[in-house]
Amino acid sequence: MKKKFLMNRREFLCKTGAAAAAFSTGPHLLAQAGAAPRRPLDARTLKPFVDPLPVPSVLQPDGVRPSPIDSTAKIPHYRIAMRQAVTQLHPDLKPTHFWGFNSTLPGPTIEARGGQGVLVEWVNDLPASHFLPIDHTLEGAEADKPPVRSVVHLHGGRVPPESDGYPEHWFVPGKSSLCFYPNHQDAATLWYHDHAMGINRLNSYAGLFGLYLIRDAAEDGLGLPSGKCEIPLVMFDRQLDQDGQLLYPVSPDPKHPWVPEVFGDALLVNGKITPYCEVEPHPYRLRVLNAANGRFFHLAFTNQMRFQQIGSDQGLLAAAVPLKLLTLAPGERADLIVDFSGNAGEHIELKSDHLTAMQFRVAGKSSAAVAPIPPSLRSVVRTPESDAIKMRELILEETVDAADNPTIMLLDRKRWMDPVSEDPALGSTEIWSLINGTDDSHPIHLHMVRFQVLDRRNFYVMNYLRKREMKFTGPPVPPDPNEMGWKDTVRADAGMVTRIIVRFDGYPGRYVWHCHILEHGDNEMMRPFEVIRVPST
Ligand SMILES: [Cu+2]
Repeated sequence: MKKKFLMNRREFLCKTGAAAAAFSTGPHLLAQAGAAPRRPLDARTLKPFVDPLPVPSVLQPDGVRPSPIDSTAKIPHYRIAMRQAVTQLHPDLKPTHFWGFNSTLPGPTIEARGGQGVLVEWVNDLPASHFLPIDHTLEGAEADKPPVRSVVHLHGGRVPPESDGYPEHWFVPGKSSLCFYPNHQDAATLWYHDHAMGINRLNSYAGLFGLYLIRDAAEDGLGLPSGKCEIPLVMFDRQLDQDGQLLYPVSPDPKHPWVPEVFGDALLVNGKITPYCEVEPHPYRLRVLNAANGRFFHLAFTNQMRFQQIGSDQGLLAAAVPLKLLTLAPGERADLIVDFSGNAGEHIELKSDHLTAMQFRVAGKSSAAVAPIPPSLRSVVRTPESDAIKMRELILEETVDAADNPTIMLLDRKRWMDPVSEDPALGSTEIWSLINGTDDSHPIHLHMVRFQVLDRRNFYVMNYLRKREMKFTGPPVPPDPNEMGWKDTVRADAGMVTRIIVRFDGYPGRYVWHCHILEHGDNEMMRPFEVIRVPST
């Protein structure tokens, strides 16, 4: 039986940062594989609120091409290159080497319209060697694989399988991949990121991600804050060394450098450490993405001010949900309205637990009139459980070594290479019970589909692990009000059964579902699923 701490292992590491990571895996942690140890920087000593918040540029298409599904139609074509570059994370640091789409951190934002497809050519223009520690014992990252590989997944996109960024469909420097994104889905905050087998955590840590916004007429009609009043916040944490370079921790075993989670004390928003943002005393729309490898954000303002969540992963909620604290797991997005009307002249900080993310500096006067949020945003019809034709019980498990450090994470007690076991019929509805037998919450993401969260329920874990008997120890808990819309990533909390209801609309073919703690996904907490086209009779 696993040891129980007053707080679980991840909470401990997360709250205490890099120093605690050394506690879990030893002093070798701060050395990169095969290199001399590098001294970590305490990023909390950096002066906060020095840089203005940058906003990622919106990418312009480089032309139009015939649509793959209608050759008479011309659709926008984009070309984006992944490159090594340097960036200034903070004025007191040396320039930091990173890998970025079009050499920016985060990458440029792609803006699409609902129902209007786009083509994106993803170009691998990265160097020939990786600068972060590859673990060749992990599936798909063996020593005979090229060290630098990438494939791009549009997270939240209902996309044909050949364009979805299947982890094994990676390509090497000098190659590119053309993807078609139909955008036949509601307006939502999506994002694109690397998904290469066995090294996804490293490529993402290096900086390979960016936003992809789908807009539509229904959303336009709501009159939400737009232009300068709509601000994306791409949030992620990193460990840095004394030279300001990215530090990715390693285990004490040089042959198996993988670590179960990575947390840094440098909290970045749109690529700057603890920036500030000048705003006016009126409402703003903030689109927040948790792009961290493993950190859960618990976001609140220092003055405890209330804000509204209007959208989740897959677009608008039925109505705004008032919040003072927002939990956002890796991969999740939140669309917020923050009204600074009552804060003229104030400086307000946005925090996540003990870390400060950024500061809002509210001007004395407003130069714009911004309309209030409509009481109703869009219709979100709850899917009845009776629609489901199949129930699947899927256990989330991890094994640990003698020191209680996790060694491998599994979904449904299966590895990546085991035969496909989740094979929903195209157009059918299923209920997946995510049975979390571990001490930590895992954000579970299904590609291609959107789903609704039904409930969460505590269960007797040891009984289930030993005998496969499900004994609940409490009543079902409904999802939080801000989880009642359409989702593509859900927190499967520790010691709970999280049930989701999914209609497998879209395309037949091979996709993946996985934990969005990237260290877990790279170490077997990822499985294929296959949507089956059922022949009509
Ligand atoms: Cu996980």
